[in-house]
Amino acid sequence: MKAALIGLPQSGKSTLFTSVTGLSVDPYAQPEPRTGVVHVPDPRLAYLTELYNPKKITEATIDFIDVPGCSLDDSSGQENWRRLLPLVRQADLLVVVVRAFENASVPTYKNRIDAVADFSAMWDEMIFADLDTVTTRVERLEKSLKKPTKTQDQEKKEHGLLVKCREALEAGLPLADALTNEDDRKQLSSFGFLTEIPLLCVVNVSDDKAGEDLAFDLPHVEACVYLSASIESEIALLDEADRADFLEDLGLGAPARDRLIRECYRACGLISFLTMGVDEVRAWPVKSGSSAVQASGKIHTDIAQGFIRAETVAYDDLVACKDMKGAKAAGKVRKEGKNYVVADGDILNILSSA
Ligand SMILES: Nc1nc2c(ncn2[C@@H]2O[C@H](COP(=O)(O)OP(=O)(O)OP(=O)(O)O)[C@@H](O)[C@H]2O)c(=O)[nH]1
Ligand SMILES: [Mg+2]
Repeated sequence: MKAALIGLPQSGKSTLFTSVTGLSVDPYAQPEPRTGVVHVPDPRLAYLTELYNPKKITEATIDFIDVPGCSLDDSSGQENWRRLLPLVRQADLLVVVVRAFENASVPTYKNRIDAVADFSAMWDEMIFADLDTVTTRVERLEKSLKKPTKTQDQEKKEHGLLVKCREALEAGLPLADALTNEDDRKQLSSFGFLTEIPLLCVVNVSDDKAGEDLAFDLPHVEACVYLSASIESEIALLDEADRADFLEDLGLGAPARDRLIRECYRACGLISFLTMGVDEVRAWPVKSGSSAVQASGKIHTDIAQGFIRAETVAYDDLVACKDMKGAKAAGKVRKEGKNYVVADGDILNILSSA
């Protein structure tokens, strides 16, 4: 899963990247996109680790991409944004970082500190980018449809769909709303439309507002997270032992980092199923609504092909019964078939002929 941090220049994307990945960013380096792997915190793994003392503990991960900000106000900025678009289109989640922090030494965009206006500017840019793609393709199809070709029926269908997309975008609506049919989505998936990708907003607030919920009204976002990227990055670079004191000094209960990562995971429609044993305790990301056989395919395609059944217990049931022996005795371990819809926190043991 890839989450791209995007936003206007100097909104705090690289600082946030440091907060989530723990990787420091050289402010003098060339502004190029960078990727860092983030482990998704899952307190359930700690309990399973106590039970099994496994050789290995594997958390689910998200790749975060720090995308340099582009001024959308001048031609070189626009050109940079277009250059970065293919990378952004590949993301499974877009995290728009907007500035709400005061810092006299950091120049403001358009002489303002206005998170809602900045978010709206980014949103417009996403709509324009998709509209540009759609218009170019519609024009090409209209030319091609003038001559009879073997693929004419296919092209007509695509043209009809794209005209519908154009209307939605011109009305400022995301393609996530316009493309409701799964087959239509699949047909257009190679375009990588930005407004189809789930969207999250991080409002980067001043240090003295960290921990407050500012309740901005932002449309089209799955969630809005308020945090101070500079505080979070300091926490990330501190030794574990010093973190608690630092948080207490600031009057903060917990860093916002873990919450942000969990929101990212959720916004992508991901849940975790768990596997456990003496070799490894592991959290596996799957799309919510996945069947047991799809989940087993995450472990290995051979396991999915030879799928016989899944032995399943919900994490909470396991904890209530203390361990697997207790869960079995209490009748909490179920035998589920291929089509069983996996729930978050299901502990799965897949029986397969592979
Ligand atoms: N006071 C304060 N300053 C911040 C905060 N976040 C970032 N800054 C400062 O703002 C400047 C820009 O931060 P970056 O993280 O580099 O911003 P960016 O969005 O990556 O910038 P570009 O990649 O150039 O678009 C740096 O000097 C940061 O130290 C914050 O939460 N509070
Ligand atoms: Mg940056």
